[in-house]
Amino acid sequence: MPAHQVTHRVLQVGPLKPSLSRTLVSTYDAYVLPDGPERAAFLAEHGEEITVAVTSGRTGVDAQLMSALPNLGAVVNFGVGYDTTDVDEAAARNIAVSNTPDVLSDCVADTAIGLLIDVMRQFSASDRYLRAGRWAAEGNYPLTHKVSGAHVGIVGLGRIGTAIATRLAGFGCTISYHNRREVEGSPYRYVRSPAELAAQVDVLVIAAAGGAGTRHLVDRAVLDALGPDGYLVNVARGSVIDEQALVEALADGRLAGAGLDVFTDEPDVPAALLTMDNVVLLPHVGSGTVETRKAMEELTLANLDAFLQTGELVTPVPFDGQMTVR
Ligand code: 8YV
Repeated sequence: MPAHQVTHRVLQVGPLKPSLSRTLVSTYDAYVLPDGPERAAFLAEHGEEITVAVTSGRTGVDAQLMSALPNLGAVVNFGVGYDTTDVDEAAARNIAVSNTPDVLSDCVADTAIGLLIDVMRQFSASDRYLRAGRWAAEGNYPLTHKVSGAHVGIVGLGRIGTAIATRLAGFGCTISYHNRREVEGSPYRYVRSPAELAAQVDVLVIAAAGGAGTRHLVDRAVLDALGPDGYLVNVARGSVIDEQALVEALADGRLAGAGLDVFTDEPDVPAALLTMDNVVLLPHVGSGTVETRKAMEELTLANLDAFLQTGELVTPVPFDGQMTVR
């Protein structure tokens, strides 16, 4: 039966923006998937009714949950990253998946620039220095490093990577990139591997999608290629970087600093990072503005409405068997 003739039932999977969650319940009569011991009983009773799941990159829908929802037709994801949803399993089960691209590219790119400037100029660290009374007691803050004109390497020249590059052009930066495929017509120089790119640049910015295809793309060898004068910025997913290798490189002085918005095991952050002054740590706030989260909510609901009415999604993710760059 075509999806729009089906009797639909929406399921919220994992926590969502409160206003989105309220709308799902009040306007769409959605169920909320319980956690813990009640989950199995809920799925046994309602699993067959569910045709759409609304989730976020934080939670996603894995293969096990898909198998408990035999009539699931779509996973509507709040967020551009959908690495927590098993897209291969979804493709095999003919379940469509949508995300929220474009609307958050500006804010995530702004965050990358903020981290890059902060880690090179040490604004957060010098703010702590001032507040601790050290300016008066010890004198001027030590000199830092110049952002304008730096050579920046971007890993993942998708929508967000491109928005980062556009901003950096305004700082007179030289931009090179590594991507799964060379981007045709790009004004930036393509470099074949993350390690080669790291060896050439002052700052490496990670904007690649998460997931199995990019796990530990930035490993010890890449960090060593970046070297003791190099900086790392990550606004993508913690999984793209070997976090243990990153902590060791920073602790050994084999890397100048890092600006991180994402971590391997959020909200847990390696304790060693908390004591380092050459590291800027953000609690995954890349897209976290009132304006952008509103736009993400609207696009999430537009996908849900489209699926309920036509069986199609507005911004489906490509099923090419591999994660695309963000
Ligand atoms: C959100 C994100 O914080 O879009 C993404 O992939 O990482 C962020 O914009 C996240 O999706 C909210 O769950």
